[in-house]
Amino acid sequence: MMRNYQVAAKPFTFDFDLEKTALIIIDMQRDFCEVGGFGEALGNDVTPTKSIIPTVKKILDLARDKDMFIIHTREGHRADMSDVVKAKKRRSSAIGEVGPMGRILIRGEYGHGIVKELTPINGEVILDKPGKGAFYQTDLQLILENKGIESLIVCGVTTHVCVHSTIREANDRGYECLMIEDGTATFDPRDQEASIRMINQQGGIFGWTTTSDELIKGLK
Ligand code: TIU
Repeated sequence: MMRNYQVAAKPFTFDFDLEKTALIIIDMQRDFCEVGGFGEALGNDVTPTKSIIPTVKKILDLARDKDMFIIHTREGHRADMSDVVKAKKRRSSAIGEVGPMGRILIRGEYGHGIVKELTPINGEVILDKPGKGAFYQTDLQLILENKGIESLIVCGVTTHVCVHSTIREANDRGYECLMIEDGTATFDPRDQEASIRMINQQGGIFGWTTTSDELIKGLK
């Protein structure tokens, strides 16, 4: 791997080959970032998830400028809900219920869509996933292998749930992950702080973390 780029990060500098690095944006869907969606149905205030949209947009624009491989994930299910495991439905009973943005976390419904500012463009992968981790029951690993991707820059929501699950899955599969601290969000700030520490602790047990400013500096 020719590590031609460097970003100041914790626990140490993240170096990577741009051609072997993808930006993965996790679940920036209306259901998590707008009033009336799944996030709110679970009892959360969506202000923190909505507030990172401009930061994620800045990173997305830069990745597009740099011709990086870009993946957008969406958590959601088939209309007949045949792909919801019973254990998930039991503890997330809002799934499939009708809300102000359509049926919650159901593919094709308005709330399931990615927020307008971050709309994917031609050439970018949209990955629908039924679980929290982006590798579970998807073709993500096949896509990454075919594209020769070895490193992932990770943004999106929520940090402690789908972002963490995805980074943990990726780390076990040998991918080096850089999580963007202000390009991710939780509903409760205590979870954000813990999530960041849980990635970069113990010498980078799951990967690296940095800020959008440092990423932008490193990519320039
Ligand atoms: N509940 C919560 O914080 N998150 C999720 O259910 N899914 C994602 O993180 N995308």
